[in-house]
Amino acid sequence: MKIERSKTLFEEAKKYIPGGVNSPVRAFKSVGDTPRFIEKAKGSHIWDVDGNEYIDYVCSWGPMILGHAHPEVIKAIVEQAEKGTSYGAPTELEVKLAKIIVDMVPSFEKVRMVNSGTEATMSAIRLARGYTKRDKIVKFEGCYHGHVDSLLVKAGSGLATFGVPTSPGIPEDFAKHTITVPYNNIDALKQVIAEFGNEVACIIMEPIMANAGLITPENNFLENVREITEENGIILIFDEVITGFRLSSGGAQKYFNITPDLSCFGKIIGGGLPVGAFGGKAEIMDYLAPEGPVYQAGTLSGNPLAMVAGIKTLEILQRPGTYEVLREKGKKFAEGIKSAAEKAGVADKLCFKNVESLSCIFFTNTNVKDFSTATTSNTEAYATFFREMLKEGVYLAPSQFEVAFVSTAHTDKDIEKSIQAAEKAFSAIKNTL
Ligand code: KE4
Repeated sequence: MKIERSKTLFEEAKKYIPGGVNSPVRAFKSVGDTPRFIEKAKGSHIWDVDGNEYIDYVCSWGPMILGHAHPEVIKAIVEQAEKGTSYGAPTELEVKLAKIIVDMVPSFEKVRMVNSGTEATMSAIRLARGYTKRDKIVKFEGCYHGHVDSLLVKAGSGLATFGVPTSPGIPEDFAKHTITVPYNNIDALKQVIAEFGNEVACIIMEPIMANAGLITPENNFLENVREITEENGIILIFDEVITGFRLSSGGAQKYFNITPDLSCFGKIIGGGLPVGAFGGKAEIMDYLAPEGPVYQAGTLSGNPLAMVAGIKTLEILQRPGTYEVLREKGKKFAEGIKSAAEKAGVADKLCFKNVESLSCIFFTNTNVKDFSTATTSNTEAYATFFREMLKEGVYLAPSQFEVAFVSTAHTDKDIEKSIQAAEKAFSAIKNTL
């Protein structure tokens, strides 16, 4: 596979952009390969600058649930662009998208648009702290909520203690207000709440973890977290930046029938343009400026170009049968890859996860149920598998700790080709597992 142009561009990029990329995972560091510079995309396929074609299971990390360059979405964007891209003033389009989101998301009475998932979670946490007048927050180890100072925090020593920053540049004083506990460990959470419950403003969580690979709640974990937060006047924030409008038309909260107090969205609601959102109970949301005292703002929040992309995307997702199609395609892909592993005789060395159109293979024979079990994965073996699949024209996430996204645009032919590629890739790494 010729990738000279990507190599040249990557070297050029590194002169002007830290690491040559505008988001770290794109640098392919953990898979030991040259990042492919993408020229164009259509449906389930992307083409790099050397003309190589790939079946895309990254889908821009989730937004492209309808596939790339969906004709109706593009048409809506082009028509709006003719009328201008941003006014810095309210528009009917923001009202329209807000209404669609409130109608689709069971817990939503009000919503505020922002420009990224990070902005959504950062704002939701500030709102929770302002509303409850409490400082501490609780998160789960391995959950990623964007690059928010108070959320780039990992567990200190011991099971459930004050956080320590996962990145330089975050003062200890910030991190110490964040308590991190293991996902799926309700006893650890109960221990923290027993000790600090009346100081905790919110618990923020991915209802399904999708940033440590794919990890699902077990033993009524979500229900138990909801019960604990209700008993202690703690705001429950669902970070649905990945699960929102993907697991169902109402996200994970509809899929699991749990009602959080606030939820954060991103990715899909922008249809590929920069959009985030947070919302929930009006009683809490009305604490936001200019209605209430908690400040939050954004020059491009709700800009008309992003609004039309989001409106059209959500309208299409609401068409009857869409989520059933997504589920079937996701299942066919996940089960096909698993059968390819069985054929190659390596299935017993791997842990497979699939929920709707999300899936992941952990390169470990441990049943992954939290971040610590996820980190037993053989990341070298994943990297080799990734490179073998890329050679076969299948573009997976360049990290063991991400997920594969299937869109409505993935065809049976795409999935069949991906499964054949996996048979070759598993055979190539069999002796390294
Ligand atoms: P953004 O600020 O990247 O729009 O969203 C942050 C975020 C918040 N919450 C969840 C659950 C997320 O998954 C994300 C971002 N997801 C990663 C992919 N795992 C984005 C990819 C990247 O960082 O380049």
